[in-house]
Amino acid sequence: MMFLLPKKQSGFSLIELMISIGLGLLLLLGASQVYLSSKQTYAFNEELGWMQENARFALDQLNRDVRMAGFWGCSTEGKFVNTLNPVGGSGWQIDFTRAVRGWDGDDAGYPSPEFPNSLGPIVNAATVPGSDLLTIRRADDSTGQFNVTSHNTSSAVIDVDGSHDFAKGDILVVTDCNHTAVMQHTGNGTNMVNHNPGGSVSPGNCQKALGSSCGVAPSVDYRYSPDSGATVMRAQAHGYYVDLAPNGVPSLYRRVIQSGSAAVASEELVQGVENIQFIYGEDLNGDGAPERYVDSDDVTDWSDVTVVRLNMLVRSLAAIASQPQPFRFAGTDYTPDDRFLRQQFVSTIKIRNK
Ligand SMILES: [Ca+2]
Ligand SMILES: [Ca+2]
Repeated sequence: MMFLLPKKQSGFSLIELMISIGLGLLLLLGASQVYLSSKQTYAFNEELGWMQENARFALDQLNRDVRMAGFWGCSTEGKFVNTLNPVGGSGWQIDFTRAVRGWDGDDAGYPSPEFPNSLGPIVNAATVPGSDLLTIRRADDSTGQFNVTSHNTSSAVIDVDGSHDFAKGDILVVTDCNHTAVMQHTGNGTNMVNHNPGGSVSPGNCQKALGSSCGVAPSVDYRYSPDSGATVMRAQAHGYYVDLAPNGVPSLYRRVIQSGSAAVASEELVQGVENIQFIYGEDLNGDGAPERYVDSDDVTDWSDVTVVRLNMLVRSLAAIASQPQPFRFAGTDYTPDDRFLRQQFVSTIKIRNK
């Protein structure tokens, strides 16, 4: 009788070992590829989310501000008067008779260095046009609105019905919806507003008479009556533009009038905004709807602008794409020479008071 003896264990042969190592490596390669690709997808989605969130914030700010451009507390402000002395430069921050005014980033008249001019070219195939500048002026009803209780025109004192926090030198607006005047507060009282010339404020009032603007002869007085429902608020001017933030990321900035003078300072609103192109809708027949959309250079009368249309280009924080990502902006296709992601956002905003 024959017995089959169990085969003696002799380990793996060299070929078996090589095959199993090869299979192991293959599995490892597959797993790492899955890991890398999901990591890249995650980074990609994270950047896209960041861009969309920032774009939404920027559009919210711009929409609200443009909609309220030229708001002076009434549906119609009547005669509009500005008694502020001129300031240097373009004077955009006290140009209160214009609700909006824009400058083209490629325009020789762009108020540089008041505003840093457009960013350098970011593409090699074609150059994106210089980013535009939009300025807006309006009453700021969020920081206090007071009713006029009496107005002494000879002493240039307007008494109001509450204790305000207007600082000496603040730019204010007083309106009764028939007559609107922007002037500088020259006093210190908390229940009154002074609109004298002098008073060691800058730029100061050219006259105390609120009936006519500076340089418009004859100088006419105007008295705000408490019966007319006249109110006093701060006047505000904003200038929107694009500049590089200290960390090198292009950002949307805003210039704002500071308390106590007509001086302006910049605030960074949101990062990732690389370029904005503004187009203006002009209403030529007075029905509120624009007949034509033009660049700032071609606007014939800024008081006819009833709609602002914007194209905003938003860029990712990191250059995460594996190759240059073509993008479309303001009607043109571009291929960049970097690996950032870019997305265009468009908005059309009706100016409420127009
Ligand atoms: Ca432009
Ligand atoms: Ca029209």
